[in-house]
Amino acid sequence: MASEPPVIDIHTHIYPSSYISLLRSRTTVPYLLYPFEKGASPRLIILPSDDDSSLPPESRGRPIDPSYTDIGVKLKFMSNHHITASVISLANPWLDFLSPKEGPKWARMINDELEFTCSRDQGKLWAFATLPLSASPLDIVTEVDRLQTLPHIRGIILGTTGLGNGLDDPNLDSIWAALEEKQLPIFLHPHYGLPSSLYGPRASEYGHVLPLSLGFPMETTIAFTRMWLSGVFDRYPKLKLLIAHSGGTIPFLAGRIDSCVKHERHFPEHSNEYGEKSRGPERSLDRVLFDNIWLDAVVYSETGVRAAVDKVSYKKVLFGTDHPFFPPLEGGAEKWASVETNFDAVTGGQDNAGSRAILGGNAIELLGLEINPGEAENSPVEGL
Ligand code: 5CU
Ligand code: ZN
Repeated sequence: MASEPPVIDIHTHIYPSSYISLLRSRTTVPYLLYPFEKGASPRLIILPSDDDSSLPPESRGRPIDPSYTDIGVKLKFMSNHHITASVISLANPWLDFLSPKEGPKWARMINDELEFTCSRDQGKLWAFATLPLSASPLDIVTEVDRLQTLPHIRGIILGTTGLGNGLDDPNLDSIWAALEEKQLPIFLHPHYGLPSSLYGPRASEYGHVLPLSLGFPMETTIAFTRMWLSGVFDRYPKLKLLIAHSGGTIPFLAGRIDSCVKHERHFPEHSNEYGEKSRGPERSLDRVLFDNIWLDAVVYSETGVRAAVDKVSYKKVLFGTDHPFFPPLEGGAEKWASVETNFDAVTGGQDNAGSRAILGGNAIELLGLEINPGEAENSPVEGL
């Protein structure tokens, strides 16, 4: 039987047991709250707004059930959805909140645990490591160097705050240099959203809808745009950046961003690579999108996938599920509607070559994954 094209999930999260023990040891956000009710899942108090002692413990934060912590549950989810391999990453808020001294120790522990987890399921599991961003740039670079000894680590996941001042901070240069030199892709992922004041006095009526649907994508859009504006991609032209949620709104807003830069008198004028006079970063936004940027396909619509493909090409868009977030609304369903929506958004709007590339081929190429041939059987991609 000919093996089917592989399906690779590059956006799938976990809280390893070392991270759970870290959260459990804390009493300030983020921390884990253990309700009194027997058998109830602990609750992650992840945002300051979750830390509301006027609410009963079972209504604070979000429940952390085994889908967040148990790799067996993830493997079952993969099998239910015919996913050949997954690139797991620590879920937010990573290690941003630790003291400079604590960060490196926890990063080593978590990355070692991710490596160990992946090594037990050869070919099925790979990982994005986490960096101790509250530590000194030297300590962070030391961890980047150490990742070379962990064969299942194929990149790093990064939030938008950097060392505390965002990703246009020149103090990040030694870290970009190390990631570029090692050709370790960066998976840029949001956590903080936008200031909650933007959601207005009725925000609580809308729950997490505004922060997740709009805050997350705008956070990512702004973080990447600041990187580009500050010349990160001019100084590190071989950096590889994979942006979550199809780049937030970057594919849709790229033209407007470009136009605003050209009209901004503040930037020095220079000749760009086409010999045209332009202002702003030396490498144009389109050039950087084409050379340095990969986008996931976690956008829940064909329109979104088409926009991503249009900006970075079908060879640089990668399938993901965001497991364990966006679970089925009816508990216990084996097939997740959110996964099927993202899957159909890829296969519905692309030809066979495009779908194959987005569903698996691009991840294999970008991350150098070695997939067991047998693992690729039973793909749901009929006719590909
Ligand atoms: O949509 C997402 O990617 C997520 C995530 O990763 N973490 C989270 O807390 N909510 C949504
Ligand atoms: Zn995510």
